[in-house]
Amino acid sequence: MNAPIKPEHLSTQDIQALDSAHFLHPFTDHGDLATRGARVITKADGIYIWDSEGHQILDAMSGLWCVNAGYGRRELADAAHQQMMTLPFYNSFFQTTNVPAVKLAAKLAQLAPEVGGRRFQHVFFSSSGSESNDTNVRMARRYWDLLGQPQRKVIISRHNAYHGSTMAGASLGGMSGMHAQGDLPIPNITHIDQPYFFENGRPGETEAEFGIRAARWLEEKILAIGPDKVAAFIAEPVQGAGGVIIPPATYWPEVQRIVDQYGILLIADEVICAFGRLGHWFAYEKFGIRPDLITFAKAVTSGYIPLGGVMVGDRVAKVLIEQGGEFNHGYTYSGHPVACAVALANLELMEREELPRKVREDIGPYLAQRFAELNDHPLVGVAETCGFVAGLVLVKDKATRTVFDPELAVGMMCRAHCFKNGLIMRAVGDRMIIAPPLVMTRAQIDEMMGLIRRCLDATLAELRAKGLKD
Ligand code: PXG
Repeated sequence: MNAPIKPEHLSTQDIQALDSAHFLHPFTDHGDLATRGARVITKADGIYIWDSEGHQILDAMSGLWCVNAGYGRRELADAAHQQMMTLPFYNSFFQTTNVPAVKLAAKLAQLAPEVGGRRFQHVFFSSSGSESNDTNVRMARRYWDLLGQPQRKVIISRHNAYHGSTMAGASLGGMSGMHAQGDLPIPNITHIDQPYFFENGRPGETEAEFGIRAARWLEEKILAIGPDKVAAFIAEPVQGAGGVIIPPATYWPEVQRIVDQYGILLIADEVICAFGRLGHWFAYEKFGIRPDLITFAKAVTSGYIPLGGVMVGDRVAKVLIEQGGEFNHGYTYSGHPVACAVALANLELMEREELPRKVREDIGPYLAQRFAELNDHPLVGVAETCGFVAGLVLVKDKATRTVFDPELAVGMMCRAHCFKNGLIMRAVGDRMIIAPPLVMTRAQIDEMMGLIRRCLDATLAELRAKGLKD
């Protein structure tokens, strides 16, 4: 018999039972979930979340890289309420539009600065990062078709990239575990290695030298495929889900030189990096690159409601608009009025509170300083930040940069200590990563750093007790 579904009367155990009986979660081992029972999150405010047992947890991951404006922002709820009462939905197919979608497109165009003579005057809306990257694949290939080069189909991406979970998104992503399920990648998508200095730098090689070498993997791949067959290169400015992989400063300028030389479209997947996360509205500003298409989602609404899209640069927009006729692509919720109204309220709030500037000039540098202190911890190989993302790698031997046997799952061990101590910090293999809300104060950064150190100490103690670390 099914349990009664009255949330106010459900105990944690009731919710867990209903959850495992009916709810298939993303990226979850359901056998394991049924045994342990899911953690039930019931409310949130500022930088904290609470579970159904009343535990307060500092959310150093902003939900899932998205709650940049923090939890409990009334302005966003009010915008949704007001828009739902005015026009909850109408589509943007068939020569119709709606006011919030128009205003948001114009606002995003205004926030995306011109770079190297390239402007972003057009936006294509979706409801997620995955859908937006599907749009990118269709749009990039359509662009080359219209230019009479239909053989330019190949899209180059990187191993360990994350670009979503749809067929195209997961194919663009470089996660072997995802490719193994569902016969992926789809045709004409290929990968090069990531610019991860700690793992791939050679003895004696500087980080700057490595950055150039890593960028040239792109050139080698283009030449191996044939430049006239390559449509685009897609990459996250800083890889997020792959473990906060921050490229050397030499990497992006060399990538830009290469895509320019071969005339290939550059797609910057800024689903994590945009909207203040790296101290700018868009991350291409920080790295001085000139993308043709920019994927966005997540923090455009601070995660309060699903919305994503693609900023379409002039180079592609001009061809699509002037030569393209109908582009046979779109989603029911492209330009959803409620999602767009929430995004507008969110961007206004971020502007008013100057969150990108705060990250760039105040809390970002402070986090960098505090996070770098972890480099003295016996478990930490290297600890680095970029804007308001940070990552560290747990190592067996600091001096020789020896990592742990992956079978030991030391990252998961550390994550368990984080949960126990009221901190959300993600483990990607043995990389521990954070992306806190941008409304964090310096005092809250101190509080978070105290928790992180406590969890590293607890992990170290556990490893020593088990004889796994000196
Ligand atoms: N591109 C990037 C760069 C992302 O980080 C997507 C696309 C896909 O977005 P949607 O909205 O379709 O999920 C993402 C999403 C993790 C994790 O484990 C990261 C994401 C999603 C789920 C888990 O860090 N990023």
